[in-house]
Amino acid sequence: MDHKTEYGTPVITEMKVIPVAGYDSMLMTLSGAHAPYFTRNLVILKDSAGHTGIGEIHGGDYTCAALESCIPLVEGQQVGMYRKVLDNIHKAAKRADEDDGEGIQSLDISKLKFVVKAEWAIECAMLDLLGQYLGLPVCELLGDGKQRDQVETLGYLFYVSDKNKADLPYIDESGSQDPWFQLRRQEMLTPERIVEQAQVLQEKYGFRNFKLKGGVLAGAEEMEAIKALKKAYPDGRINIDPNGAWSLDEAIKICKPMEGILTYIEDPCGPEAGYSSREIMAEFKNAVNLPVATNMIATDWRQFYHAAALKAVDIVLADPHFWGFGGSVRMAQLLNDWGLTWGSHSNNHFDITLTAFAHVAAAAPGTPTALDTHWIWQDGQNLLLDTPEIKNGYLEVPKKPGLGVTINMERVMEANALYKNLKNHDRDDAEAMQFLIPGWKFDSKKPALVR
Ligand code: GKR
Ligand code: MG
Repeated sequence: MDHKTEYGTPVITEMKVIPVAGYDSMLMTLSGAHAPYFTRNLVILKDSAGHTGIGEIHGGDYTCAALESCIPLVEGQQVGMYRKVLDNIHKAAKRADEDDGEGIQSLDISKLKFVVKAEWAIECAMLDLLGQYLGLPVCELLGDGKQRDQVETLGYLFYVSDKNKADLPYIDESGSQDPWFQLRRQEMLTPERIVEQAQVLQEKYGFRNFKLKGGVLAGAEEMEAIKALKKAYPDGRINIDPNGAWSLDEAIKICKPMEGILTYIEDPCGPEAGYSSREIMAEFKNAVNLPVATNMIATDWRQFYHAAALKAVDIVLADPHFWGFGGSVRMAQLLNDWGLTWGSHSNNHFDITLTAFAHVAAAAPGTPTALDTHWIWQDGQNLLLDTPEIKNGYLEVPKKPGLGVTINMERVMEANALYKNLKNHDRDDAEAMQFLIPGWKFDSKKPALVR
């Protein structure tokens, strides 16, 4: 008996992997300056019921090749068997020789590709198909089903360098009618300009929460921007994420006075003096009375076991691209039962990921922290005909079956053409940085502009 007759759900007739690229600003982080382009990989599935399922994940040749290698395990399989398909992929997967298991506890972005799991884009596309078959939105298929109709989202603030200092093809939006689109490509390196960034974002998307990407200027200087934000938004929830750039001593020194100002602190410190980031963060938590969030010290269940055992973290930003949709919601359930908090980390992404985040966060029980999203930096580069909107600081959760959105293949093929023209498909934050500081090299303990 073939599976189609036995189980009766549609069969996947085609899996396509389409790498794509989009435009970015010269955003600053500990790992350097974002390049003019970012890359992603899309999965597009067709099934025997005539539906199309879509998924998006991080870019780069490694993830693209991993997805392509999964095609024989996906095509011909039933949509309803998505768990078995993922299980088969896991069982067939081998750890890459270059993967030393370090993860991203030191923000080495060359290791991000080992933390991101390509198959979660397949999970996304299969859930999209299953939801369409059942006539239910994806969030109803996860955990205990939909918990909310809209998802609180934060305004992800970045220091931005002057793109004219780099001989690289950054996009220019000075002619845009949209005040945010105009602003997002300009230099913003002072507390005043960070507050202006927040104000323009607040006007466009209605955010009540903000996170500043730190690890760029000296820690004490970045705290001045946080104080300025708190002054401008006394009721706002303000956070900072230096990606582990500060030593334990410095982190305690600059964070202690911020009790009552910061809502949480994300990855303030990393591994040092032979201690892992989990041990160092636990010591930080003993010294400073602030909730601590992470997307660096707990990126899989084994790391999470140690982080939880050490009480090193209060808020796990369990990105579905690291943990899977099922895994991310499982984490949300566990954290809620333990009195801890769930949220999601993000990297640059298109609106397919935005939609996926909306469904996962809609299924997270309890009171998740406002969701991270880089989408505001990409808004306008839509790959969907019906991109979910962020209004009054909330991201809408599509109500239609599956992901509830429709892919715009014309835009996808344009983004694929852009990708094909790039000389490099992997993220490299050092190249642009070297225009600002000649010979610049990544150092996980030194803010990018402190050399
Ligand atoms: O986009 O440069 C960036 C971020 O710094 C990203 O790489 C981080 O992974 O935002 C992320 C984080 O929360 O650590
Ligand atoms: Mg982070």
